[in-house]
Amino acid sequence: ATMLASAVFGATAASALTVGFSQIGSESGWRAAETTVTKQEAERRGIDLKFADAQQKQENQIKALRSFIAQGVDAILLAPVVETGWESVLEEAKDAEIPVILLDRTVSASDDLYLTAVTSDLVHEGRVAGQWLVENVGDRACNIVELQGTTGSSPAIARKKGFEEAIAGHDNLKIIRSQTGDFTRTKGKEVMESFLKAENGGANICALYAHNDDMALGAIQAIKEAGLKPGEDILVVSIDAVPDIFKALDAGEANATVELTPNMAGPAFDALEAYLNDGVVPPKWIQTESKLYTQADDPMKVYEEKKNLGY
Ligand code: GYE
Repeated sequence: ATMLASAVFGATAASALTVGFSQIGSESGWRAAETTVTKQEAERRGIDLKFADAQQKQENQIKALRSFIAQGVDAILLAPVVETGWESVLEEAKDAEIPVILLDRTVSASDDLYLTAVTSDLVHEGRVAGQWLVENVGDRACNIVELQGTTGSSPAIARKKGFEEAIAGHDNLKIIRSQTGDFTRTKGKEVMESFLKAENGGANICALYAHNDDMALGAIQAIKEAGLKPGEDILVVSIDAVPDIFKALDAGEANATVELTPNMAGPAFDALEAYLNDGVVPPKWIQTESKLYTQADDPMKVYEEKKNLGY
């Protein structure tokens, strides 16, 4: 009967889907855009999306997942705030035969506990950022300060690792300070202020590596308030490619960013519909692209394009 229904009604079969989405919160411009795009993609496909904002707390995400399971949703999208501690709730979803798709961050649990993960190569992003610095700093000694993402989150762990790999063997590049800015503008600014104070008003700092653009944008503000020129006195490299970083690139106040698409839901829903309607089992990892942008890439043009993509 199911086969007949999907054969007769085609795309209408998918319109009956109910999907729960446990989102982390709204810490960054990128995160807000991902939420917008997910809602748009659901609407476009006739998917009934149940949205839960966890306000950065894993316990809220676990509660949301249990509530989705109790409601008997057809599938769950999970953007996991941290990497560890998901086994029990993912097992509960598995026992209930509800497929879970991870969005933008990974978990340390066994991969048979979820259907697939739609993410970028988070280590590669860090490597691309580090390579940009290696290539643009040349032979001079360069002290780097690092603003890490949320402690225990897969992007904070992986972006640190990739960056360190890229600068390894270049002894003139050294990370002198590294602290979390929780992926927010406010904390990025605060922590950068403390770095500047501790490092001779910034005179000892050659470059900033921020795990996302929002923290970089907060730090740019701090650098300006300290009387230095971001992008010149202190090089700024970060990740996400949110619209505002293109304004900073255009103004010469940022130097490079690695793009992360906010459209994780498109590939996730494609995989889910193929799985539920046609039994197509997706690969465990659906990888999104990572592209480097610099001041040479017509930043204001990209800014305009970005504004139509959920930002
Ligand atoms: O880069 C950052 C966000 O999980 C990869 O989370 C994502 C990161 C993104 O808050 O801006």
